[in-house]
Amino acid sequence: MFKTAFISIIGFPNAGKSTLLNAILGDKLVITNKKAQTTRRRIKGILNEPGYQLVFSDTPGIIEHSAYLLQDQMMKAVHESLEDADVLVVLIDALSEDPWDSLKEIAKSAEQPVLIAINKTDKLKQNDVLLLIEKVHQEFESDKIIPLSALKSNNVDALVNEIKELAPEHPPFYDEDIISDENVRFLVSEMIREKLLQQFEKEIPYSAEVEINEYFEEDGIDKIYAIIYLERDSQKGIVIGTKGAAIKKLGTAARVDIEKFLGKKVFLDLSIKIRKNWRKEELQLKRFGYIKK
Ligand SMILES: Nc1nc2c(ncn2[C@@H]2O[C@H](COP(=O)(O)OP(=O)(O)OP(=O)(O)O)[C@@H](O)[C@H]2O)c(=O)[nH]1
Ligand SMILES: [Mg+2]
Repeated sequence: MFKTAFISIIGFPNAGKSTLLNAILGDKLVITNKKAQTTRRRIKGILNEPGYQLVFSDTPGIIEHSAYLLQDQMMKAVHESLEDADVLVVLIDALSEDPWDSLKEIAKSAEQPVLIAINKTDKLKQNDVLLLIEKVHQEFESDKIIPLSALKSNNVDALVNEIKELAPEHPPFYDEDIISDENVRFLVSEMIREKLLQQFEKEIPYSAEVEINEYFEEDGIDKIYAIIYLERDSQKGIVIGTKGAAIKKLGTAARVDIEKFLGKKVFLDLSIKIRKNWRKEELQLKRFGYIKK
């Protein structure tokens, strides 16, 4: 019998949730970065294997006190992901000292089976991994603990195998040849946002949103016109750079990734618009799709 499961990957910002989803899929679907709060929405990635369809949700990192409306919406996405999952993967960052209280609360109150994955074990000595497993075992009162490294793809298959054991019998929900039900425009906009996260420091990555304005599929080339929204006029000059050098670099880096993803030549045009305080305004968040209309 065919088995299908919805699995939500939950954890604090920067734990490696998006890296884990990419490792599970064996393909780069979602963006990752060393800065916290990279992921802003729930994004589904689908693993199709003979007899199985596992539908994973990458989620924004849990923050305890949200400071503006965008963060409220991000946490709403986390809660929705908790509600409709068949299996929860709580991802712990082995390198972080943050207390696990809110993760423990989620694990203990969950109605579905919970697997606890300890990530970034590539940075620990074997003995420290064993000590950490014991600590997690005590604190979470759980035996379902899988140490792994998402970055090195170590032991990720053990996690997937545990999920397969828990998957209910059900025919597939999605076509068995797709890796995601997200639209190409959104995935492309995320690739541009990833380059903003890589290239700029401080508030710019947090102030930036990317939207695909126009997308023309032509023979042998996709022509993409994207808009980068920023919050302040002063940020515009930084993103453009001296004689346009910074935005040119950004565009080239993004284009290379997009071409790899689409397997096609791409023309990419980037322009900048200012939307003051967009992270705090309901109307803007609706426009960007963070609040359902
Ligand atoms: N050493 C090591 N680093 C890792 C591992 N997994 C992820 N990272 C790094 O941790 C950082 C955060 O990874 P992400 O996948 O973006 O983390 P996230 O949990 O999705 O973060 P948010 O979307 O901000 O909540 C990146 O710099 C990754 O390269 C791992 O197994 N080992
Ligand atoms: Mg992420």
